[in-house]
Amino acid sequence: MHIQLLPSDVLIIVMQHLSSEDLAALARACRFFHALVYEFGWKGHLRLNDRQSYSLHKSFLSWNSHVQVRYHALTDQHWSKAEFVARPLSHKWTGTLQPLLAINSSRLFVAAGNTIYSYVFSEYTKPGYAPGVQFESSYSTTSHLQASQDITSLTSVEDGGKDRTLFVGYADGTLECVRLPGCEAGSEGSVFDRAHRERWHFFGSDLVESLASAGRHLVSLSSSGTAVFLDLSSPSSTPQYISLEARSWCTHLSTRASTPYVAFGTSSMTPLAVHPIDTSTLHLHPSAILTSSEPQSANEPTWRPSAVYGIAGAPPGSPWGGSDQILISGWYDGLVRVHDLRSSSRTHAYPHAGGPAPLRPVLSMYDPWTFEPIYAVACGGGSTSHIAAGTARHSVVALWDVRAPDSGWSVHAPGNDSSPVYSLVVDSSRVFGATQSRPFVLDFGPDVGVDTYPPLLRTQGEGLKRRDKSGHGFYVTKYNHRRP
Ligand SMILES: *[C@@H]1O[C@H](CO)[C@@H](O)[C@H](O)[C@H]1NC(C)=O
Ligand SMILES: CC(=O)N[C@H]1CO[C@H](CO)[C@@H](O)[C@@H]1O
Repeated sequence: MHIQLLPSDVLIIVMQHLSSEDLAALARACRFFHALVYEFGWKGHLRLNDRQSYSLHKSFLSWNSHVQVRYHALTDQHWSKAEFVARPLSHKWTGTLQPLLAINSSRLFVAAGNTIYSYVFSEYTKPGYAPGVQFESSYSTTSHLQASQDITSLTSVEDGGKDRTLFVGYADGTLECVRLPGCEAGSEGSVFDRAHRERWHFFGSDLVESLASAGRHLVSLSSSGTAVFLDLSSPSSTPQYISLEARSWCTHLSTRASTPYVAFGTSSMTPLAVHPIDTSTLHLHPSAILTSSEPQSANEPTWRPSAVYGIAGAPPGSPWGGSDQILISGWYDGLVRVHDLRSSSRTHAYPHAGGPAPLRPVLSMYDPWTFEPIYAVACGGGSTSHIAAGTARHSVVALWDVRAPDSGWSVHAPGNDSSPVYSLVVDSSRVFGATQSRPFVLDFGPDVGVDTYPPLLRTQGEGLKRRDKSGHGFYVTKYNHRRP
């Protein structure tokens, strides 16, 4: 029987299992298949190979399915060959800062010291060309510099599509909701108007270490372990406090799950714990304790306290099926661990009686050349299967494809500062990061041009190495690593 005699709906189902290269080849076979691929093939492929991207979100909405699949295929190729353009997003800051990044589908925000810089993703692009990232404005949160008023945590929150609202935590324990005013010319560096900010003092003088938001919920965490859970949709709802009684570092909020939860990273005997949220109530007691031991280790580990500095979830489209039961964490011992909350691999060497049996990681990764603490983790990138880790020294970002976790590669960010990578955002074709000296981007997209990123008027004295082949980025050192 000739294949064209099969009913179209059967062919459409078969096409869903083809790679983008196979679909392209099929479309060249004859008019019939060309029409079928362009009408159904690309669309079906996209449905099963969803890509999450903040900076390209609006562009994807306006590109047809074929253009999107093509962009993803080229981007994936660049990821698999570790080909990218590395660029600072701004000049070097004076002094050394501990910057933070936040993103939504209109803007990237960089907070450093007392200043919030906003970069906007351009709205109109040619189909298949990634939108540029333009510097929009910067705002100070105080009129005089004071370390106690440094920004120590940052997150963007849902604001009805305006994408201008941030929660900001400070070293002096203040939590603030700020709304970027409309961009007036010459507003650069101006102090935020009172009308655009609302404050809370939940933590006394305890530094606000971490913020996480999802939907209309927000978790804030202070350095000595007070967590406050807020429902932003009802301003009258009372904030809920829980106390972790440990030096605390990071938090992650998932509201997609059938049982929503908050994960906390601390320095303690149980450095990574998951607390369930039940009918909008955050529970004091954890429903899961996530440990550092490998599942295959024959002997139970001797229990050593450790610390978790970064937590991320797996985006939709990841090889785990985008399940919200997957948690990725960056640890003090230099390992990145992946836990699956559905796993049954548990350890019974639990130091305190009564809690849930601790879960072992399903995967762990490290750069065997450096066992520096991991300061930040993020997940996404090519094939939505990459994990990026910001390490504590030499501005190194380590990357792994979770489908081949034994071999990865690392790159020194442009400028090669002797700094941690404090914050990371992994978009589909872009990795945004920040060191003590500057924000930067690694762009794996097919079309980085001269005006994709803000111009750098001078590059002398910035510690930047010569331009790369493309002329749009800078030379950076990268190296492969394979687990012995
Ligand atoms: C960056 O620093 C590392 C050592 O910390 C060095 O091996 C590498 O050559 C440097 N790369 C550049 C581009 O300066
Ligand atoms: C419109 C939109 O996508 N806004 C997003 C901005 O980013 C935050 C989190 O980073 C999201 O919660 C918002 O949905």
